[in-house]
Amino acid sequence: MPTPSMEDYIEQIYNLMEAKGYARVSDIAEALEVHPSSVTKMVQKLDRDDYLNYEKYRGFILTAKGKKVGERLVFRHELLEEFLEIIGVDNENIYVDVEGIEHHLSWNSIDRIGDVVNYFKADGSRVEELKKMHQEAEQ
Ligand SMILES: [Mn+2]
Repeated sequence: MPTPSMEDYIEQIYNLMEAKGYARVSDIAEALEVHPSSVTKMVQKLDRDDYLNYEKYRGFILTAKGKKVGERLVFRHELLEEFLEIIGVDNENIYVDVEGIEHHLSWNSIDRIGDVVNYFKADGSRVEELKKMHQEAEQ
């Protein structure tokens, strides 16, 4: 299992690959707001653990294993954003809050949160009802 920090890297490399087809050290450093030397160290570890390969002139490419993990991490991130949005969390908090909690929930919790998201998405009036409660509580 990747550590939380490895998860952050795999997730960002997955996003970069989706956007550009590859990921360079400088792109990863920028996306994660870390120093390029930290990126170099981590990609060596991810390479050793068979999550990615380094290709000269192209940059880093996720292996099949890395892609599979990356897909799950991006799904989890998007699900949690959707969840916080549905429950009425202010937009400016959503990204940072998801980054803070995503590595610390079991897949069991993620699946149950997925049920809640589906429950609300199945019927728009449920979201409206929750919004009303939210507004009343704030008065
Ligand atoms: Mn994330």
